[in-house]
Amino acid sequence: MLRIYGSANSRAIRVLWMAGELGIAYEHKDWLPRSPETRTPEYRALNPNGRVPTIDDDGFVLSESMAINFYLAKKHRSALSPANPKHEALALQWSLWETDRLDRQIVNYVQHTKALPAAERKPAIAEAAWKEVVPALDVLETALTKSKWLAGPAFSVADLNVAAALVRALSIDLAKWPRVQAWLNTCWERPAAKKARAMREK
Ligand SMILES: N[C@@H](CCC(=O)N[C@@H](CS)C(=O)NCC(=O)O)C(=O)O
Repeated sequence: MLRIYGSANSRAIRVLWMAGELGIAYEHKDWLPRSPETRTPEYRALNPNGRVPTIDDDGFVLSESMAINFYLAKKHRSALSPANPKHEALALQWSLWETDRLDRQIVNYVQHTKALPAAERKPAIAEAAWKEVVPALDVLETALTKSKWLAGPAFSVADLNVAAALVRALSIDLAKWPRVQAWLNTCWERPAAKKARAMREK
């Protein structure tokens, strides 16, 4: 059986959302980042980075949330895995782009403006992060002006990966990026997304 390591309060939310889309059964190791469970030699053997998420799919061990979602969607022959090689490449492009341009930046921005206790927030980190978030959201806005979805004619692993990574953006004002706002809301309105988000908020 598939085992998913990582709390919904981590990047594992992306994988939990995907598992929900696919309707597959899984065992959930609901472990927070840096929790003692992730510091054991047993877990390090699965993921030498000591990070979450990781999956163990009947002995096939994989880390990196974006890669996990590509694997699961393809393995389960989901429509979320683009059959057209060009759309598949676009899905990879957007997933890699997000990891490079927005992943840590959006986390840093939200952590240091609202998520962390006020005494721990560092305005300089928030400011530096925002300087990178703005041009990245501009790029996404332009792409979503040309196409409703990121990789082909329908919602796919590309939209899931990028929208899931932007979970932190749900709490910030996106009025300057109306297409991003609308697309993000549509993605997060999906039943599997709502379920994954509820796991985060429980
Ligand atoms: N690129 C990785 C990032 C994984 C990652 O950074 N996970 C964080 C939680 S969201 C973590 O486990 N951090 C623990 C640590 O830094 O030791 C992915 O997308 O899976």
